[in-house]
Formats: sequence, C-alpha cells, structure tokens
Amino acid sequence: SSSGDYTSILVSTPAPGVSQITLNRPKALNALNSTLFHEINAALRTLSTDDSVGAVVLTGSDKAFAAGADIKEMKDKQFAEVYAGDFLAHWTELSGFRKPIIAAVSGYALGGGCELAMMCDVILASPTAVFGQPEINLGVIPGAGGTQRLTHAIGKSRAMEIVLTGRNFSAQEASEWGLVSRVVPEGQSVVDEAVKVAGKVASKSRIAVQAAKEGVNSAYELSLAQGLHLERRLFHQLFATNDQKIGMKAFAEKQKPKWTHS
Ligand code: CO8
Repeated sequence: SSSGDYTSILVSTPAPGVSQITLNRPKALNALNSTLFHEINAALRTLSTDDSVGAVVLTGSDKAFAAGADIKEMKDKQFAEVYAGDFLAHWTELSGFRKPIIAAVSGYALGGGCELAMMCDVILASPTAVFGQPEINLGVIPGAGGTQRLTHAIGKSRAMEIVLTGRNFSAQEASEWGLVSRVVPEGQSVVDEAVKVAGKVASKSRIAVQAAKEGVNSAYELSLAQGLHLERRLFHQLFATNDQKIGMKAFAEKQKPKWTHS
C-alpha cells in the first residue's frame, strides 16, 4: 500500500536510497497499538521488495520515540485471548526485515518502545532520549525482547536492575552501556544523523550489506564456532557476486565502485 493509506505512521524518502518511517500517534506518545504495528509491518513489506531502498530510518517525535505498547488497548485482555491469539506475535516481523534499520530515538523509548528500538540494527539517541522497561510497574514483564535483547546489549546486572526496578535510564547511560551506538550532540538532529548513516549504508553494495547484517545478527544466535563458520561461508559466497568483482577491481584501479547490487 502507499504511504497515503496509513493513519499511524508516515513514510517518506529523506535521501536517495533511504526510507523513513515516522511513528505518528502524537496524542498517545506513539503508544504501539495493533494498527500502528500492522502499518509498520505493511510499510516494511513494501520496502523489502523496493530495489531503490537500501536502508530504513525508524523514528518518532521529539517527545517520544514510543511510550510502549498501548496500555489502554491491553488492560482488559484475558489470558485465553492473548494466548490463543498469540497477542503481539506480529511484533516479531520487523526483526526479520533484511535491510538495515537505523532507529533515531528522541524522548521516551519505554517498554515496547525500547524493545522496538532494540529490534533495529543501529540505535542513535538524542541527549533527550529516555529508555526503560517499566512493565514491572504495571504488574507484568517485558514481552518483546526486554529481558533478552537488553541483557545481550548491556549485561545481566544492569538489565536486571532496569527490568526489576522499572527505572528509566538516560541517553548517556545507554551510550556508556553500549545500547546505543552514540548520542548525537545537543542541537544536532538525531533524525538527520540517522539519515546520514542510512544514506551511507544505502551507498554500498546491497547484497554485501545484506550479508553483513546476516553475519552480525548470527552472533546473537550461534556459538562462536558456528558463527565464524557462517561468516566465512557468507564471505565465500560474495565471490559469486558482480559487486565483489566491481569493488575489488575499482580499488586496484583507484576508481570509485559503481555497484550493481547483484
Ligand atoms: N499506552 C497508552 N497510552 C499512553 C501510553 C501507553 N503506553 N503512554 C502514554 N500514553 C498516553 C497517556 O495516557 C496520555 O493520554 P491522555 O492524554 O488521553 O491522558 C497521553 O499519552 C500523554 O501521556 P502523559 O499525559 O502521561 O504524558 P507525560 O509527559 O505526563 O508522561 C510518560 C509521559 C512518562 C511516558 C507516561 O505517559 C507513561 O508513563 N507512559 C507509560 C509508559 C509505560 O509504562 N510503557 C510500558 C507499556 S507496557 C509495554 O510496553 C509492554 C510491551 C509488551 C510487548 C509484548 C509483545 C508480545
């Protein structure tokens, strides 16, 4: 579907090869209800088959990346309904998207909002970003990666403190702990910076980028030996591409490579 069909997100093209998805439920601080998530999935499905798109920026507003799953939508649900219907299982679709997603986080990234950012490949934060997994304050626990991806990213003791106390943490802490790749300096737009990173990624060979993402992600799933094996096989496979020939030839001839993405 075209971006005109969406009610809770905006889709734009801020730079060549870059698509931007902006969460747009300002009155609810971008709380993630099912409409919003289905729209993210639909947009990504379209972008996945659009050869002009090399990378995606996912962002919210200055005040909120996303303040979590929509509590008002969840509050009256019963066990049988959430279990039988596998409530929120559709949230996992984004993590299977094969092009890089750069999250640009300003303001609140809480609960499902923090988990959504962690499903992305790179997180950039503005100094105003506030992260947290406050689910414990609602009588539940994180359900979309907060006990898993956060622990991988920042370690057990810190993840335990955050998940058990429900306290928020700052952009500065997120950066020191390695959850975000960096905090953009005050006065600089985190979205502009994310578009720059995405633009740079989009300027590379798409097929090499895809293999690189697959390789890094496998570090979270496989043993070191299996991961190194997969990495070497992916590396070998790239010798079957035109872009490997183009890239290495261009280097040897001191030229700029013109990728064919094949
Ligand atoms: N859900 C629904 N509505 C929300 C949410 C939310 N998560 N967050 C904010 N809103 C709404 C508020 O209700 C308010 O609406 P209204 O104007 O109609 O009263 C509006 O947004 C503005 O919010 P506030 O007035 O509260 O704004 P403040 O600036 O005073 O406070 C806060 C901002 C601190 C972010 C506050 O809104 C807040 O604490 N929000 C809730 C944060 C939270 O608990 N998030 C976790 C939710 S649970 C979750 O994400 C579980 C994910 C599980 C995934 C499982 C997958 C299988």
